[in-house]
Amino acid sequence: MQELEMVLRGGTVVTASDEYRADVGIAGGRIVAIADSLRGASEVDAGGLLVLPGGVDSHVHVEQPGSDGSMTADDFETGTRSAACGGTTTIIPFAVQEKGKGLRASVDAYRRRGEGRAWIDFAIHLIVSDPSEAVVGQELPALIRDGYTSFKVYMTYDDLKLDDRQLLDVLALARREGAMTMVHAENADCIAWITQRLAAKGRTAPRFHATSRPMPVEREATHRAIALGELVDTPMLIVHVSGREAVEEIRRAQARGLRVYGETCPQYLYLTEEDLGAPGFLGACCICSPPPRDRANQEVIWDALVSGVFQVFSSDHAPYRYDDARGKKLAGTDAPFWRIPNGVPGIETRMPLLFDGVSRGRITLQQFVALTATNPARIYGLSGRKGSVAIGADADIALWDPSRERTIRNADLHHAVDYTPYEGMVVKGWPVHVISRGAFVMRGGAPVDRRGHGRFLPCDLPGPARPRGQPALPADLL
Ligand code: DUC
Ligand code: ZN
Ligand code: ZN
Repeated sequence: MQELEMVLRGGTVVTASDEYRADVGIAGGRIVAIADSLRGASEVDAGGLLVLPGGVDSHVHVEQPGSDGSMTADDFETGTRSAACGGTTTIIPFAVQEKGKGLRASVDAYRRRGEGRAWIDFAIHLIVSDPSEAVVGQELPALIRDGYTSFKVYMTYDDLKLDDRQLLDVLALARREGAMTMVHAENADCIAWITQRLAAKGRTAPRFHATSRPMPVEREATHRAIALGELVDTPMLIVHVSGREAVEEIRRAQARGLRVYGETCPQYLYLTEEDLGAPGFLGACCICSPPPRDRANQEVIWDALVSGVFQVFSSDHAPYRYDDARGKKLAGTDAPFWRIPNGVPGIETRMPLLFDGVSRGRITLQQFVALTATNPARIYGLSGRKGSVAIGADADIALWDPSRERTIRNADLHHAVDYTPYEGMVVKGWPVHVISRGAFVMRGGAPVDRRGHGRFLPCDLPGPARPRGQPALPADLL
């Protein structure tokens, strides 16, 4: 029997399908034994704790510059430190293609920024903003072969958006190569049209961000993206879904047998558009896209987590400091809403905020594990290594105290942002120790400096990205 370097003793192991009492044995950074009464060189008392797979946060923005001069406050170091302190042991941020340029140089530079600095392991998604013939024909296929097997496409934002023809080019490529496509679904022209009218009436304060992106804007784009995917028989994942109408589109697609997956985020469970109306310029802190909706829509999002419409619960961590000329105050405190960088921080609070739903009986422990770890690992080609407490998997584990009540305070978080939208909220359940490939990254609530421990993860071609084999077009056109 292999000598165990570390044993987690007496905890309750939770997977996406089970929960049971067992010790977990770790050697060489992997889980090598799950059994009763294991002994090892070091032993961690997990009595009374849940042994959860470390979270996989598959939608985060770190070290990402914007074309407007904005810059995310978190880099690979602070972002992964904060993630680790909230129970997450893998992140998937984005390397962005600038329009008119290729992708390879941006991807290589981005990966180098993570290597040597990240505390926990990371994969990389691509953001495709200019699917030229060279990008679609050569660069992307080569990048996919190198382990960058997922990309995000935008239907809004001038510097990123693709038209329908370009979306089809990317979706057809994803089908040919077996990659996963993530879609930001909002109708750019509708937003521009509404924004122009709001501007003409002087309605430019942060709260009008929500007015400029009402639910039909998201619903229409969701419907269109799904139809384009159906045309070319390509699975896709609709990211950051905010409410009923988009949920209905996804549910209908799933009921028709299409491989359409859904993701939501904490902001759609806990914030409403009223938060954008905070006094003065403070509403800027809660500007994100799509915007938070209302209480009824929060309920719809909870129900869709329970019923399985959503497979992924990510943070969409987009960390802009409030008091910062590269953050929310990029264009000053009188800035119209369309000049305020979009996004909220949430990499550390993602898992505790959803776990509170377990504590309140809204979702099961198994659903929690599936949504925060197992499903994102599977959907992005990391199964077997990440997202489950299983023999042979990396020893990425969050030892979780389900009874610990904690008030969320920005002062206690480990990101580089000067606020959290969840200030003062009380949640039940928080990680006590977090382990990445057998090494503590958080111990007893305190970060353990692991700069450079995190490795780049090349992703496999994801099983869920496989086409159904029923395109609405003759296959020789694809
Ligand atoms: N919307 C995005 O699409 N990305 C970052 C944050 C946001 O609000
Ligand atoms: Zn987005
Ligand atoms: Zn995002």
